[in-house]
Amino acid sequence: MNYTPQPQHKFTFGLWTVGNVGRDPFGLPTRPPLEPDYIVYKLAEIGAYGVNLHDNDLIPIDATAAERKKILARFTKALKESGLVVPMATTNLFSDPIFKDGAFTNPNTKIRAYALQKTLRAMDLGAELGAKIYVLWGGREGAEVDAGMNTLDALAYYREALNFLAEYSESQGYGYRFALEPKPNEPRGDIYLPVVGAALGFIATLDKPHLFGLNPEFAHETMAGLNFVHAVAQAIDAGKLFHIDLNDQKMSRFDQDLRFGAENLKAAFFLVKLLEDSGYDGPRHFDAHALRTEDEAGVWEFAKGCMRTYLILKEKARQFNQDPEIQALIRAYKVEDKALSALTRKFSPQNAAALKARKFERAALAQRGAGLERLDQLTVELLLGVR
Ligand code: GCO
Ligand code: MN
Ligand code: MN
Repeated sequence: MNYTPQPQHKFTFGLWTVGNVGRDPFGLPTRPPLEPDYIVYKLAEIGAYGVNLHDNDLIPIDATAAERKKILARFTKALKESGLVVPMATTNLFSDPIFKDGAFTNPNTKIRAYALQKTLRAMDLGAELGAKIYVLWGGREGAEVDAGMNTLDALAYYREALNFLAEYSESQGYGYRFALEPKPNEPRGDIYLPVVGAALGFIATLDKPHLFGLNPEFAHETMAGLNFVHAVAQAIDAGKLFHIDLNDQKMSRFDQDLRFGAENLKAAFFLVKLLEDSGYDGPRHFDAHALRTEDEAGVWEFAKGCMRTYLILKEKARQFNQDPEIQALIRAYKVEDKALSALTRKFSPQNAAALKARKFERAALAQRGAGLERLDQLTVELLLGVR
């Protein structure tokens, strides 16, 4: 089996992911920074499809117009030569001290306006590079203290900003689809719109909800102790899976951004199966980074590992879908009854009356075993490579 990543697999990395220098809250960087154009050539070499960026991953926050132009020329040259694309762009609304108490939800009107201005400019940059997905990760949109501001105000500010951005995108003809990225905490004590469900609910309150969807991240739902595969399924069900951040994470800890499949292999398998079976055709973005223990060689091992594991799990999903014993167990598990389905699929007075008159063998139905022990064991054996 050939698990070599190709551009058609749509694997992408952020400049900030393979470019991560290994800084953590307790320690200094352990690796030197990598130049953006160098990252582009390296990613293309290992089979990636695209590279994503925050405005300031490429253009320093204080760059002059001339510096911006020079950096952009070098970067676009690398894209052109390597064939890499930029499918997604985003704004850094968290590093600069001005955002210490939020960006779009900052209680200070001046800072909210600055955050909006910075995002408009970052959208211009992304559009120039061809991005069609715009990620909104509100890392600083949150609070440690609830005494200062009513959360309802914060949500109203947030809504105002997102509505503004959507109109701006349309007025410029950028064609962006905005992907909200929920996270429960870190860097804020509590972040607004902490999980996928919360973001889905909020989108329904926006002026142009069709322009907004989700960028769920494996680590983020897992930090909250939630089932990421279920969260992604809900986003797909709502037609809102616009992008995805793949990585791994031990449950209920700080954001670890581990290599995809490093920790929760079974969940990674069902995630890949879900993405592939559902026909998701967006980028498979790895928002993760090499362990702080690694040097540059380790960074590329990390990046190759993310893609290779995805492809191996994709092949496992194909085997799972074609395994006669597994499929027979699933068919038996999902007991079908056409006549009853016809009654319950849609309400009518007749259907309701027929249903009420129907007799059910309650005890017999309750007695039947689901067969899940066998099914789950076969899944494990398939993943362990003995099937
Ligand atoms: C995190 C987030 C970020 C975002 C990125 C793009 O937990 O730090 O996942 O990495 O994905 O800022 O918006
Ligand atoms: Mn994250
Ligand atoms: Mn992310």
